[in-house]
Amino acid sequence: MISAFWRRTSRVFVLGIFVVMTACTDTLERSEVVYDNNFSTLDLAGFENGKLFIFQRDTVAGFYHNDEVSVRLENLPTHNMLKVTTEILVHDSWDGNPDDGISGPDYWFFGLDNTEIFRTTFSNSPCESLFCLYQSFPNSFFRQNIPKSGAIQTNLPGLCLFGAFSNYTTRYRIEEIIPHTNNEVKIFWNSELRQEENPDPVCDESWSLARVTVEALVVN
Ligand SMILES: [Ca+2]
Ligand SMILES: [Ca+2]
Repeated sequence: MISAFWRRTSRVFVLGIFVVMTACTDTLERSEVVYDNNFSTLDLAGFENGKLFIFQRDTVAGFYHNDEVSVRLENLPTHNMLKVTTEILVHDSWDGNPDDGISGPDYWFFGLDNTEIFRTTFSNSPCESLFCLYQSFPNSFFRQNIPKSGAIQTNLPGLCLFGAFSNYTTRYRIEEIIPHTNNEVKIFWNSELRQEENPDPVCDESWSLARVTVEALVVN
């Protein structure tokens, strides 16, 4: 009698744990790619401050230096999350985290509608045992990661200041999943780069958009 009671009780207990665990697990019910643009078809529909140029035989949007670029997407299917994947090219002499009042931090950030989602820094600069200009990526600001951490390509030449040198453009992929339900969205990207002593800071450091992919998700 007693053992039957405890068997039942323990079954109920195990079932209770299962229900709690299930309730805590988000399930991806649907995902749909609603936008995918690598600029190869010269498509700037919906862009503000969109501009194209060819970098290493690849058409990209740029280059930018402390000026916002954005795209507006409309008629999105029903969703409660957006997955935004951005590939960027970080050109020339980005200095990463150090706040020396002259050359950094070199921030890059993006957001949806009027809300900033992710802010980080990048560094294309030297990293020796006694001197290293750390960057925050792949984390958000502030974290001390070595230059080019998380890069997907590092062997490209610079664009301007280091245009004649290899390994001065670095390609990154930034992925964020963001709660969102409206049937339209504005995605913006921008930077706060600092290079006080250089009369041509745009040549010193800039960035470009190489690819933007947006997926509408239903997660329950
Ligand atoms: Ca610099
Ligand atoms: Ca700088």
